[in-house]
Amino acid sequence: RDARMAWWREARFGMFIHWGLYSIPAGTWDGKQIPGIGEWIMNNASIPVADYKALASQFNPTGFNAHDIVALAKAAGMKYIVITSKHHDGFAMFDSKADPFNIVAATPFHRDPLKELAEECRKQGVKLGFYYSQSQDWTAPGGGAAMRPGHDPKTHHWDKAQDGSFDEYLHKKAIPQLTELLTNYKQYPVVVWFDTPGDAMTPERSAEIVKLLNKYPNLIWNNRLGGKYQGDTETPEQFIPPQGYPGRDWESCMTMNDTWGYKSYDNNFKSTETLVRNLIDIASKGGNYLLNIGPDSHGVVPPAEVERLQQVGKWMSVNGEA
Ligand code: JFZ
Repeated sequence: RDARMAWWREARFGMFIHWGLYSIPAGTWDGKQIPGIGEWIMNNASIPVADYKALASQFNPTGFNAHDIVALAKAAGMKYIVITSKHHDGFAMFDSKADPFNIVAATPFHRDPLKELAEECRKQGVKLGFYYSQSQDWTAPGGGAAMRPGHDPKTHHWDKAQDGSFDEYLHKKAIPQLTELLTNYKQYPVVVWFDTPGDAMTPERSAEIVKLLNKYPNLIWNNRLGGKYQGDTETPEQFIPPQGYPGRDWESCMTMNDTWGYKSYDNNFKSTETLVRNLIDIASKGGNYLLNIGPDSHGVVPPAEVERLQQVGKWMSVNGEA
């Protein structure tokens, strides 16, 4: 484990990327601003599955440039990137044969951003990990969902199209897609970042995923798989644990404004000074800082985020170890 964790422990600073179809509505649905984090818009506004899925036909993020994003991460002093390969909305940001609701098969873009990032990360010497929502999937029949007023109290679903068996979802979509992610990108991913296991991820179901993960002895995965698996890393979200986590590796993930996925009207950005202070605070307590960017529907990183990362990079080049 120590050998496996060595690069991660030295890394200190990584880039989280939340990017998906939710960058199109960008916080607004039917003319109304939807409260909450941008990537949750489908659940928060109880958007019907067909309406949400229709977003794919207009997703053509030609402004996406893997070289520039990896270079931006590097310039900021970040040593690794973790990108949403599939968030709770169920849309795969990669070439998937297991499910057609993905960026290559269902959009005019037809490109695989994970493949492009993997190539750039290889060239530029940055590590790459994939976030995968294993439990919540709001567009696949049987996928998990979070309860909201108006949802079915038993299934938490709000649309007939979500009816189905969780085990079928797990076996026909989640595990096949995780297998694709683990086999199709050469030496990547080095991290798999699970999320919101809920009750669905029982010890038995989680064990099926662990069996797959164990085929990759260098893989690092977090504590959000479920089934009481602790994983390799603690994942405090939007805060810095005052004493760290003695005896555990940990990573604070944080946004620069108040959303992970792009919201057109969220301008509540932290100052560069705050970001640098957070980095120092976290590093001094032995953790890693996973700082998020949320590209827009064109694949462009918001200028406020670029500017801050460049400024952090300036500070690092004067004061950092790299
Ligand atoms: C989850 C996601 O639902 C969210 O969209 C985002 O991807 C974020 C990084 O992770 O949200 C969480 C998960 C766990 C906690 C809080 C929000 N938690 O443990 O406090």
